[in-house]
Amino acid sequence: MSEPYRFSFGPWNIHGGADPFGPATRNEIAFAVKLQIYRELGFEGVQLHDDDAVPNLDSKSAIEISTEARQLKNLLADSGLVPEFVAPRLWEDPRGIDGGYTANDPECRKWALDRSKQAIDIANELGVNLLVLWGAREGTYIREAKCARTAYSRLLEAVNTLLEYESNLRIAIEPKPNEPVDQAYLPTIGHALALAGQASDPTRVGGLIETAHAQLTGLDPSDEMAFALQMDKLWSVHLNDQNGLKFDQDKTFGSVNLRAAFNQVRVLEEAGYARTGRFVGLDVKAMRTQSQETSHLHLANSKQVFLKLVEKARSLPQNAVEECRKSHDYESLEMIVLNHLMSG
Ligand code: XLS
Ligand code: MG
Repeated sequence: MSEPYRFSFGPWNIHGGADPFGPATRNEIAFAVKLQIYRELGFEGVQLHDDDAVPNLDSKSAIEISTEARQLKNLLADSGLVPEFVAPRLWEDPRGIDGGYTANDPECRKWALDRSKQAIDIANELGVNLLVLWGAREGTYIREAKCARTAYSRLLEAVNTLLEYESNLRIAIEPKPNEPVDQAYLPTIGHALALAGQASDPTRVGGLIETAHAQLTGLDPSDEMAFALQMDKLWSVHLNDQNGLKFDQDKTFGSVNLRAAFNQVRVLEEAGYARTGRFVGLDVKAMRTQSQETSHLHLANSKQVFLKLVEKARSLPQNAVEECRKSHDYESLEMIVLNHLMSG
């Protein structure tokens, strides 16, 4: 029996179109309106940064934060939505200028842990036990800026501190090799899961793989996903696409390399990802040129591409594939796949 997939995205995936070279081209859409869009587009899961859940966190007391988080929980439930994860947004605060957990300044490291604990408190109020850690500035612009060995120890200590803070917590590390820093300390899922293996409770640390992040390392996202799936460590995905080694583009899933997209879906299908109930997150951005009215098409399109590729994965002529594998006739296999993708 084939299971239906559950889809999610973050409120940042509907945005005004600002980029490093120019201001917004569209009006910011209110959070409540975004929630309606989730339902209209058939998305169920809401991915949240701590300050997506409770805006202007720093100016609020612990009681205000927990009250607002509880209100959000009710709002999501009333809208037929569920929170998927919370992620501490450490990279926009001045104290995170040089990374959080790996900052050289002990005051900044302490702030990063406190802020992450606050994110866990918010997750608890929302009734979700998954914390996503995307390193962002946990890396350097130049190699001599930090002791990399120490930085790895500090990342491990941070993970352990957060595991200890909340005994139900699961942490999914989202690797990315660069941007905003020149080199990040957890560039691939291999790095992330090696660190997970060293954690005080390795069963509670896994990964989230983003297509574009894997492509920026020069690796194939479907193999990265297969690696994590084999260990039952793929706890969420951020599907999107990327045109070569440049800035992180977050393009519509499948829009650059349909075959690579097919292989990601195929790997998820073959591993029974839908059966786990975990979400298919679409970390995609609308082009800056889109109008207000059409600024959510990238989400609808990404989901449509995914579902079409699920059909393609399910209807791949498996016997023919096996025959080619047996005789290592990969030229014929190539054509079976291409014909399959081009048909219908
Ligand atoms: C980066 C992500 C980031 C995390 C959550 O690619 O979109 O925001 O997923 O912190
Ligand atoms: Mg992402």
